[in-house]
Amino acid sequence: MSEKNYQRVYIGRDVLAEDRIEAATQRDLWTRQGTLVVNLVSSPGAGKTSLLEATAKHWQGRHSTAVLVGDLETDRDAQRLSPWTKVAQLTTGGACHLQMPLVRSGLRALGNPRVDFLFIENVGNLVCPASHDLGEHLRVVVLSVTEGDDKPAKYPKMFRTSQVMVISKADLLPHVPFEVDAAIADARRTQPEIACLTLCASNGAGITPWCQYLEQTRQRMLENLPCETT
Ligand SMILES: Nc1nc2c(ncn2[C@@H]2O[C@H](COP(=O)(O)OP(=O)(O)OP(=O)(O)O)[C@@H](O)[C@H]2O)c(=O)[nH]1
Ligand SMILES: [Mg+2]
Repeated sequence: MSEKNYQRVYIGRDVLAEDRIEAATQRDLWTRQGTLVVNLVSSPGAGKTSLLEATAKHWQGRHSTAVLVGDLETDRDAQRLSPWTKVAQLTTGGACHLQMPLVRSGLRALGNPRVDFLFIENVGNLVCPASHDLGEHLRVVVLSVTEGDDKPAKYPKMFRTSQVMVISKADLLPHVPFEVDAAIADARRTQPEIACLTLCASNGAGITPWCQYLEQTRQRMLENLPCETT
């Protein structure tokens, strides 16, 4: 159907409008307290929890971190992360994405921690989490090399709404047909500004540049903090 042949008709209220306002308010609060918030999104099993384990280990004794980890069922990811960071499991009971009320309950469970970095591991799903602002400063889409390099072209909204693409499981590149340059080119066609990092959580390759990227982003946030008026 061409653009001319249909008319957009609004038949109800925007059900996500309230969530977006709450997310913006929460982002502002996190900014002022110096917490950089990172929302990790991906297909199931792309390596989000493994990346968070590697990140929290890398920063032991250097930065304070906390993780809100979303899953349909079980607290297995929270158990994996608990030796390295403060963590609260958000169990959606079947929902395929996180929304602000669950994030708020996770923050309460952690006692509203003032940390340098707060990570939100979203439910593994390359579609629905793209539509939900959780108040993050950075949305990071993790794409593992075993999924195929065509995913940025096939699931464009997730890549269009992300500021960073992490290509994970780089140790498997010799064994799978995945062209890193092709994935990056497709991601940049959708989102020209997207930053791209390739890493391997299993052997630690690329974890230092990833952590430095986050540190520099937080530093820029701190330098741009508005002066408090009295
Ligand atoms: N070879 C290899 N395997 C990895 C790497 N990172 C993660 N894995 C494996 O990939 C599988 C999934 O990793 P997770 O970290 O649980 O992935 P996830 O995205 O958190 O998964 P969900 O929370 O279920 O969506 C596990 O078996 C990991 O050991 C990596 O860098 N290389
Ligand atoms: Mg996980």
